[in-house]
Amino acid sequence: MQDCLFCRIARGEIPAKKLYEDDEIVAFYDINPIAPVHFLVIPKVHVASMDELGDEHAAVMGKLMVVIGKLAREQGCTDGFRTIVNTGRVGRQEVYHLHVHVLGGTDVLPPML
Ligand code: DGP
Repeated sequence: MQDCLFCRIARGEIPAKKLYEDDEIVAFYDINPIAPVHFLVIPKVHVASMDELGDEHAAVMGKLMVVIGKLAREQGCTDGFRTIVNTGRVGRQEVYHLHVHVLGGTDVLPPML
């Protein structure tokens, strides 16, 4: 997707503070953090939302879940963290490139976003 914001971040066309990147996955800090640790993890392949996932995405999404745990621990979230995936209108998704929010670094996380 040429114009997708997160595709452009993945390609390095829009600056973002990346904390992880491999051939399939990118993680970067959220521009409007709502917790001391707040980053987003995305597959590089354009998938608009969790609603659009197909069997062909199973491998990358499995890998993405493993990466999340590693990154959260590296960020100091050794006593837990919260993951959120907003999906579609009802889920109040704002950016239509599938992303997992990872929140931590405090005992008083906001209940939702
Ligand atoms: P949502 O689609 O509602 O799950 O949230 C999208 C998140 O993406 C929101 O927390 C803010 C973040 N975001 C939006 N634009 C940018 C951007 O240009 N750079 C970064 N780093 N984050 C962004």
